[in-house]
Amino acid sequence: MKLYTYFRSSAAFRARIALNYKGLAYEPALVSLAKNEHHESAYRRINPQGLLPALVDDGHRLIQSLAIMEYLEERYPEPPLLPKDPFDRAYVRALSDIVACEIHPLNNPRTLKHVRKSYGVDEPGINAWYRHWIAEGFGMLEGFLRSEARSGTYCLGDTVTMADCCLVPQVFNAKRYECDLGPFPTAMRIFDACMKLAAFDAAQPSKQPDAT
Ligand SMILES: N[C@@H](CCC(=O)N[C@@H](CS)C(=O)NCC(=O)O)C(=O)O
Repeated sequence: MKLYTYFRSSAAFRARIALNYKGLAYEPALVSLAKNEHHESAYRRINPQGLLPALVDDGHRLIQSLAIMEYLEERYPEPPLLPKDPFDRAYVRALSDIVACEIHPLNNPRTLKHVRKSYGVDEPGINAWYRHWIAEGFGMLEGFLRSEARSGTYCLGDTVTMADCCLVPQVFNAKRYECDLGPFPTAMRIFDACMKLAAFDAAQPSKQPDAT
């Protein structure tokens, strides 16, 4: 398996955690977002969207981190990242979607670049934008975790799921932008628990071969 990845890409980080958790070995193919390598034709041939990650398995090219995790789950079911119960599965997918659909797109490099360039926003303005959407998105996450009261050590009870694979990278990004995560104690408790696991620890940005 080959994973197209960049150490700071949180979507690639989700896929790295899932691969590690399932004990699947992969070869990292490094694509630098900082050097705009994701826009070069060599990578566009792999993923025409020009986004990370992409996974190649058995000659098939897969894109979109949630689809990649669902694929891994179906093809390599043990250990599972989705529960059996349909209501629990919907809960895990909803948490994953809050991160991947409500939080992450607003803070993506191309979004920030557009806001910066087209509206003349300076760095303090960009940081304020970033922190605003983190506060709003993590508010949704924390509110859902609390109102459902299904979390234990992790987002769903005491077993790791896809939701944890999504939550942890987003916390890393939020920390990088020095966001105040104090108002989200449930999410942070889960983050701390996940980071004690080898699969999460080994997937973190600073442990990647392209970390600078
Ligand atoms: N929904 C996509 C998001 C992919 C995505 O936006 N990846 C980011 C890195 S985390 C990227 O490649 N951004 C490039 C850019 O914004 O120019 C997924 O989950 O795979």
